[in-house]
Amino acid sequence: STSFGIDKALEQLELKDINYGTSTGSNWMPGTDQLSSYSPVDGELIGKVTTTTKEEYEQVMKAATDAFTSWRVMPAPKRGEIVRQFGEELRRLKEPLGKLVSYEMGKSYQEGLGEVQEMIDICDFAVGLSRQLHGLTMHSEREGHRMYEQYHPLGVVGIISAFNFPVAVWSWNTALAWICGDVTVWKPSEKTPLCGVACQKIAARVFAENGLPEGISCLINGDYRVGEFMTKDKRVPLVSATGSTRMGKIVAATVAERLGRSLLELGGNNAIIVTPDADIKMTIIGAVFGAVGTCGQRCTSTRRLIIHEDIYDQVKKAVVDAYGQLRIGNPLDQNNHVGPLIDTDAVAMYNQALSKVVEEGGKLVVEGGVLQGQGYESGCYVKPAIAEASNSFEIVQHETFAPVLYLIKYSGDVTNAIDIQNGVVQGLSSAIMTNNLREAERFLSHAGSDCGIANVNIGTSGAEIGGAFGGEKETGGGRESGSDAWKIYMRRQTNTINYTTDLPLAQGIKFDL
Ligand code: UN1
Repeated sequence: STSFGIDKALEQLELKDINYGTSTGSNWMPGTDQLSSYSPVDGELIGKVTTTTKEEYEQVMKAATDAFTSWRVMPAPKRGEIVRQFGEELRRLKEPLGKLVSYEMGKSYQEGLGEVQEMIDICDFAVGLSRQLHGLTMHSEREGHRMYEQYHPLGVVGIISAFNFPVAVWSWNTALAWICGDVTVWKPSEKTPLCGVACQKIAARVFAENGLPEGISCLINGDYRVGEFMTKDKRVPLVSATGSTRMGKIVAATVAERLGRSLLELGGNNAIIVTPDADIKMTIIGAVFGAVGTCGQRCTSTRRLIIHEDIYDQVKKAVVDAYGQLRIGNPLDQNNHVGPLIDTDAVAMYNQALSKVVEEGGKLVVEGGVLQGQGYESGCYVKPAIAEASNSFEIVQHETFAPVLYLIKYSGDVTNAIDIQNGVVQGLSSAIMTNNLREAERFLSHAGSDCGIANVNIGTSGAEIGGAFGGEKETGGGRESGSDAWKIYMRRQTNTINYTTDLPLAQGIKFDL
């Protein structure tokens, strides 16, 4: 496609004539088996990458473990300087990379740019953090002793990421892992492999320009079988995986079997509670962007609106009216709000969800449907839909990665709404729209939202990188990006030093020779 400057973007990202996929840095392995990437925007083939064989994976691990021995002893602030340069490259390439994200994944160009901005932000965060990998100092119970803790690099970090944030999730992991002294091996989603190649090229160039060894940033490609190379590999002490709960359970069990660490970022079933004290205008913007942004394919997408009965009809009408304004089409065209779903399998799941909700007794108040005709040739464009439903429906309990929003009515006190909000197996993001301090504080209290993210007068999606990102229950419990999420990328060591000529034992134990 020559439209919207895609060809130029591919050229700027050095993605012309791609036929390779496994990389230890600047070194790309020829490979044979190919994986094709078709754009959901127009159905065109964007490029091909090769899938990683076991032999190639062994070469990657050799490069990665070798690189770790020198990278881990480089002072952390010097590693921060490398990440700073990487962030500069992302600033320079923000537009082409944002375009590629939009074209290969299907989210709007604005959201593609936003995703690259998240990468830049986490780099800035990591640069500062490279001087703040603090441990604590404790007072020893023994005289003439000093006790403290330090954080050391962990080793090879395996990253398995999903199609919906095809570049940002990698960077949340790598920016932190790199300043922590770890090396990374990334398996991007097989649905967005060129985003993986583009990022790897940018990182590899920065490492090479600084005379650093191959292997600090590696790329492998393929489906779950390639991911399994890492989950089963003792040489990978941490596997960070983003995707479905089904996938996460398998990753968790496999990594736990060898007592490795996993960082899981799985499904959400995010709700906004709308109380009688809500600002309706803000609610509508937050809810509609949350439900239709990225075509409903964010982990943080708004799936449920839990609305008080007194304002139910008013809110319903306002949301339905807003859906009437939505323009669906090529996401690179900035006049459109909603792009395509990732592929036709996703369209099938969307259709199933709509039939299921009706079957269970729900009522569609905004009908869905697959769009056909000019501009919709890829078969991936659907109409965002809204259904009135009950929280107990099986389909409402399930995360459907598509723009289907459920309206649920509550009555009485806000605690009833909180019970509904918490009454799902997932626990990622949650929000309340209210100007009532009591309701807001109750929602944030020990007995409030059970999610990893709880917002007041903000929607469920669009978390900033400065906070720890992740959720509870079947969302997997992992935390990425800000706050002290870096700690999982390091190993903690407690050190006690005796500077006396005696050897007093701890716990007051007497042991005389
Ligand atoms: C995801 O959907 O996997 O809060 C991550 C947000 C983004 C991240 C979403 N910062 O919507």
